[in-house]
Amino acid sequence: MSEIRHNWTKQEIKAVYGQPLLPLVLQAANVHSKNHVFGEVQISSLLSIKTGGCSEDCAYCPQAARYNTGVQVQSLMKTSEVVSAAVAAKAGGASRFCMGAAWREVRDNSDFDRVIEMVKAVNEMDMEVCCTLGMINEHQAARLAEAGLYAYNHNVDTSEEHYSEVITTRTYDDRLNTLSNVRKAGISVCSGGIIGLGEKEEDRIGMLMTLANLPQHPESVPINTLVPVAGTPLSENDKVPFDELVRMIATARIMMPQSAVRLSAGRLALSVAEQAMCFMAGANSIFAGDKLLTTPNPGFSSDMEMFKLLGLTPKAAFADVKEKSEQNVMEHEPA
Ligand code: SAM
Ligand code: DTB
Ligand code: SF4
Repeated sequence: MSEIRHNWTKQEIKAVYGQPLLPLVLQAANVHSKNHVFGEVQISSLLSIKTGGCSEDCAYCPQAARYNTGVQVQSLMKTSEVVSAAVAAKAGGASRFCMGAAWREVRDNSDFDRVIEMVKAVNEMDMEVCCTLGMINEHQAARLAEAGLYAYNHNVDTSEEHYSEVITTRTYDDRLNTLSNVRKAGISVCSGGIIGLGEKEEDRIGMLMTLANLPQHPESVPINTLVPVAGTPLSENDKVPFDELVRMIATARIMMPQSAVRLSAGRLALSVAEQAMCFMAGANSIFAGDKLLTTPNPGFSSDMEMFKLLGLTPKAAFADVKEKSEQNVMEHEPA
């Protein structure tokens, strides 16, 4: 096991991040193999349960109502449709099912009641249920927890300094507040960000510092690469050089040794060899299925071919919970 730290400085992170690439990957691979089963990859499936028409101005997002992106607005899906999608995701090997809504925040209305119903239904299928619904307050987080929600995704997206260049309709503190509400409710925290938003290296380092210096590391850290969508203000951004993605993953792995680091949006632009380097650098989770929320992603079958080629195996649902309870039994057994 590696030391868990919450006091990283920018200088320390820069020293890790700025190493020559292969020594950095080797260091991350060593941390990875000490803290995880090397080659085991958690598979999450994503479903957009409410699409488009969002009031926010997130400059990367195809679902913001103010940008002309051609995304079809779709109101909240029926619970039965969501359950069918979860059944298909499970059959494809996913252990976590994540439901996303293009909302600024959760409101206490019949739509939220329906999401609670969805959470209960998917939870009964022996899958880890995850939601990403925008900002939530303490009471809403408690209701989700009671319904059986396993994880909540809410990204910090970038550094505190770069944030206002990307989003003006809510603050960095709003984001941190939601994360704290999720944590207080006892729900597993999933939080990461995006590279390719026009940020500098210092902002990438700043984002990792925010995440690792939270009172508790997020259990999952998605590292998204911008999927440029025509109509959004960032659609013409420069492509992120591949080594920057590897550096992000490796540095996240070293700073948050026990977290799942998710190689998230942007995989369609990567070769299998490039993804292999990301897995070497400590990525141990992916979104699988041919669609993310609104943009394409590699399909289950091409991912399974990649798993076979690289010797990766899908991680079972609730493996971390089972591992923790086994540790507890061992710690409490009489010597
Ligand atoms: N509306 C909710 C929110 O903003 O928290 C939940 C859904 S939102 C689409 C979830 C995350 O998807 C964002 O925080 C962002 O990190 C990521 N995302 C959105 N559009 C993206 C894009 N074009 N490329 C990469 N990641 C993207
Ligand atoms: C996360 O970090 N990435 C996912 C998930 N959390 C919700 C979303 C990626 C969205 C990519 C753009 C789209 O498909 O709309
Ligand atoms: Fe809305 Fe979320 Fe997209 Fe921002 S990222 S515009 S809040 S759906």
